[in-house]
Amino acid sequence: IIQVEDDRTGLSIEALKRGFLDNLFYVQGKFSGIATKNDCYMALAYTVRDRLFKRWVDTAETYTKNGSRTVCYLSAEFLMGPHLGNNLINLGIYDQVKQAIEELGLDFYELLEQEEEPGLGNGGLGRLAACYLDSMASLEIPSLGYGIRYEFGIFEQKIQDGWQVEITDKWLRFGNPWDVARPEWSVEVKLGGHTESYVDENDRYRVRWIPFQVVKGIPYDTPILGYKVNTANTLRLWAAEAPESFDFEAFNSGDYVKAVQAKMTSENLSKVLYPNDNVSQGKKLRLAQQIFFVSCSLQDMIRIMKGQKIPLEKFHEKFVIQLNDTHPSIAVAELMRLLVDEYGMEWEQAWEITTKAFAYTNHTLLPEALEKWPLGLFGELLPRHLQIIYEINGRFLDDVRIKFPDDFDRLKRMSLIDESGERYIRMANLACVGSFAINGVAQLHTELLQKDVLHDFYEMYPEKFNNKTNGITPRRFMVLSNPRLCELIDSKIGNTWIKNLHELRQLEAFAEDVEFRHKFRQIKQAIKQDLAEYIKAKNGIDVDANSLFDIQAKRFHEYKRQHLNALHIITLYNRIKANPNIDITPRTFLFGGKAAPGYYIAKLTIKLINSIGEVVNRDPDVRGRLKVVFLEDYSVKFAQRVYPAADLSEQISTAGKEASGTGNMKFALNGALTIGTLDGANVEIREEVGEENFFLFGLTAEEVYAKKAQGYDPMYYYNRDPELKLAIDRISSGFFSHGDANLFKPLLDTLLHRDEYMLLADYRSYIECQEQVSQAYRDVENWTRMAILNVARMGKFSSDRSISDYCEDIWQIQPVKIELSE
Ligand code: 26Q
Repeated sequence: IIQVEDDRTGLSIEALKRGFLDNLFYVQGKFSGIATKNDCYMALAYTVRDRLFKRWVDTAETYTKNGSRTVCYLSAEFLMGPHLGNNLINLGIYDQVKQAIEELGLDFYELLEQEEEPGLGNGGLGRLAACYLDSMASLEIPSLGYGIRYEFGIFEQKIQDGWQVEITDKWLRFGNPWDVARPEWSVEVKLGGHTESYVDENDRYRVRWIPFQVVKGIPYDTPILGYKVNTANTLRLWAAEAPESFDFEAFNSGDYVKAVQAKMTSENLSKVLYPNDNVSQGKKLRLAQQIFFVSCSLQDMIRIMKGQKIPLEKFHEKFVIQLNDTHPSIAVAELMRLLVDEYGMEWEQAWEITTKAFAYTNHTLLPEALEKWPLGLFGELLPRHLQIIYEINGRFLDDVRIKFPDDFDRLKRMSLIDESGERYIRMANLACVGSFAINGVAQLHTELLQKDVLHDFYEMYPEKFNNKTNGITPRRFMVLSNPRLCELIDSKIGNTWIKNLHELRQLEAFAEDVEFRHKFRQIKQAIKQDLAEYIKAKNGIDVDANSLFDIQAKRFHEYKRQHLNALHIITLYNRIKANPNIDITPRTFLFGGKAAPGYYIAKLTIKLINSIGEVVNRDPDVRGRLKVVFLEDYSVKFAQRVYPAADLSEQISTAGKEASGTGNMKFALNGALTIGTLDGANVEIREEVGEENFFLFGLTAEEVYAKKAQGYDPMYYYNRDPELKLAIDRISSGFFSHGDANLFKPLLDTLLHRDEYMLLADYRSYIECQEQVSQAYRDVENWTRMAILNVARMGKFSSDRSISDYCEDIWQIQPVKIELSE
């Protein structure tokens, strides 16, 4: 018999080509002659999607039949990045598809470039959620990601006259080939209104919530395929709509406009991602978004249990729910409400189930990022949840009193309600009380949580606390983004390191191999050359691919200290101006990242960097030895280009401020050396790669606290360090701002008079460390040796390791193998 491969599933070049042409015809309705690049991208996306569906359906069927225990990862953000390339890698058909597309006379990379990435997150926290989905699928862990299908994701950044300008991210403009709407599983979420008490038929006191508004949540499912396994899990994102029934009255009374307005209010809930990173804004719409996706998700879990005929009493056996920061922590109150009010369960049993179902990950030590909601606002939107929180709080404070008698200050600090001034609900406290596990995202971060931010909770529940150092997926951030380096690695140690990153250790031996070093260098060089060409085309700036590529790519925030980096650039520039013949190591300074639209100092820092670039890049005295480039609109897609091109990774946050960082891991895995403080996961990266392969500077977290306690005065450093003074005076003189001495004043004022993040205290140490970097870079062979050792020793930072640890220590969940049915 002749086996003919199906156009929907076949993996031969011929079947792929047929599938592509078929989708171009039937999905896009075009013939090749008039098909746009986007039509071709869509056809290709559908061709790949077709090949995922068998695995997706079989995975769902297996989980349903087995009633498998499932992790639900609740996150307000999933920063997925483009799906196409990643799915090709995980399906193992990248090369075949590339060939098929090329045989059709199309440019494969151009089609990959077409994809509008779903930018449904701000930065680290959202990207971590995406890496974890990849690892959970790759480790065959039954899991569901739950979040919001924002119509507008993180804004697109344009730079105009050196300033950031925000443009709406219309990522759904051309449709999304990766998700499937499931209107049949829609749910309703109540908002506002009031509560009433009543006595039920069994003489039990019950509460009924009469909402002001009801919103419908529609799930959109995206398959999340694991790497070279059959597992395809689901990312389920909720979109808000008005329920048809709710506006009947307005429609019938003839007030059509009012009815349509009500519809618009409902749809607002999933309209836009809040663009703040590491700051909480107490906005009602944000709280509405949180309850919206949390309630949809919990109701969905209950629906799944019903479908599998599992009694609700076993909720915590069927599901474990990981809270990605406090953003979904209203889930603690919502699950209580569902169990008690809607399903008539006794409070004690419901609480038992709830506290066995939730685990909470904290991602921040910054006080301004801890979520708290003004009590009035909270009660207006969630009157029933407010009552439930009072009840939880009353019982909880009784427990505290028993464990710590007569400690009134402790009660005030631990209460779920802050009553020190205007009253607030403290979401971190709710998450701690309602969860059986609490984790930080790097060793140092977890220690600081226990010592400081969550100290009272640590004393109350020491057994709940644990560390889970973050990780990154080597599939997207190596296999997909750095094929040249992967090819070299594979040629020496095979390709099983992709599933077991510890195997990269075998590369240690090759650090001493001259020929390997040479190839390693050639690859880095070629990638830098590519980026240089991109920069030339985009920014019109010539950068020298032989110069040291010194890159800081992350959200703009004062604690991340991009302005410390800027002070270093100015210092080098000043040295050149003082002595144009000075011998310096040529460097290209690259910056990428967005500032929250309302964060003025962060936006001013972007302007400062661009202003420095304008002067430095064209000053003939510099002779091209320094270049400063701002990379517009940093995104996951762009990040994949940037990490492989770096020589030096800037991880220079004030010690004790960056919970973990994950960009630090992506750079090092791609063979960049790190200049960094002892902050977040830098500490562990340095431990792994060896102190001799890491450029360390700056105060430790302890020293930062001690200095603050002593009464830190930035002027002390300004007055004593002439180079620092010169650098700052350059800015304040208007030298970088066409003579305008006021432009950067707000930035300089914070530095000279408060310097919350201690740039001035760390300046000298940073400059000296950068000098060591410059010297080290001149020793080409040794630099390469160090870079190879960094790659070889990054095994710990695979998100596979993180997820295995979550499975073992928190989730108590095992892999489920998926066999493909005939
Ligand atoms: C909260 C309330 C209202 C509006 C917005 C927010 C909000 C949104 C995003 C608060 C915080 C965030 C994002 C935080 C974040 O990305 N934190 C980072 O998490 C990474 C993953 O654990 C760590 O590596 C980083 O150190 C940490 O900064």
